[in-house]
Amino acid sequence: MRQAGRYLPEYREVRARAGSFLDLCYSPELASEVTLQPIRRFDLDAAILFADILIVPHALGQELRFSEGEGPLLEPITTLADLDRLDSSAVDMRFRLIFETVAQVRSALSPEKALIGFCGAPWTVATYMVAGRGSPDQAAARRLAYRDPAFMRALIDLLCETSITYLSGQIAAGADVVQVFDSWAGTLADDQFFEWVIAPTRRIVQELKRRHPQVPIIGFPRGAGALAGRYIEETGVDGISCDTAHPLADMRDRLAPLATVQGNLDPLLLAEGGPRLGERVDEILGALAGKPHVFNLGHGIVPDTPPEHVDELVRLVRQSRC
Ligand code: 1CP
Repeated sequence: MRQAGRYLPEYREVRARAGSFLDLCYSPELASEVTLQPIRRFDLDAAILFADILIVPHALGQELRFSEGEGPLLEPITTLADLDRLDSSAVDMRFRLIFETVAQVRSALSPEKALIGFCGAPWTVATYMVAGRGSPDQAAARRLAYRDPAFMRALIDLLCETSITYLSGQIAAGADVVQVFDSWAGTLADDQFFEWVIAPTRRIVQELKRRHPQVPIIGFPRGAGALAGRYIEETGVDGISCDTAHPLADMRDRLAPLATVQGNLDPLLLAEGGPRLGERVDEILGALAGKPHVFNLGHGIVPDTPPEHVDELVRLVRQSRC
């Protein structure tokens, strides 16, 4: 999950120095610095590359800016003609900057710490490309998938191919494991989930496994709920990140026999802290004791989280008797 960001004063300092958010992502020196910040401050086992899922559409030529308080804004792409007009001549050059960040982080990180590379899953990235921004229900992309499935197939195909190149390059540059973030998988009807979440993810996993059989792949189909088991079985991911709403008993009984489970502490409980935090850590670790489990949050750290709470969380996990 996201572990760098605005809740850390040292991130805000580098972010201000970088100018725009995209400048930060494309500066290997500054991006590796913010990737390493949480590792220096907390006793974590893994770093996650600092970049964004929207680097892929930007590298493909879609206009993108991150506006303060509004999140990402893109020039919407809704037709095959829009797709054809994309000028993707800078894609290799832009990806190379991200790969350079991976290489710099890997060489600065001690060998026992893992480096996680990532990309957005095709469906989730497509929701931003179509709507031009984030939305609570992803209605624009869901409607377009019904109205013009040929367009959606072309867009998803392009994202599959580009994501394979992108993740493969991150692995070649030193990523030990990669994660595919499908943050907006949870609003799809089940037939659409199979078509736009499972099938494209399977394609990415199969090709990465062919090229890099030793590198574990984690999927994060946020909101998959009852379809999480099918997601693991049909995509072939090695690990599944579970969102906060996913029941612990289901992670233990149904998912852990299929894959390593990650999750799923509520980021809002981490922001609040207090005695409930320690109780919940024990509940999660107790439920998943003896199972293949990576302790994690159910989603990214929220900006008003006091850094001391993250320190306390790591201490609680390390000390737990479960
Ligand atoms: O400087 C800032 O304030 C920008 C905030 C920010 C950060 C810190 C954005 C904008 N992206 C990121 C980095 C980021 N994004 C990482 C790097 C790792 C780390 O921070 O430790 C990762 C893994 C992501 C992934 C990402 N970006 C996802 C998938 C995971 C998730 O949280 O669901 C998504 C959906 C995005 C889109 C995005 N980028 C940024 C924002 C604010 C958003 C969400 C927009 C929305 O609300 O729809």
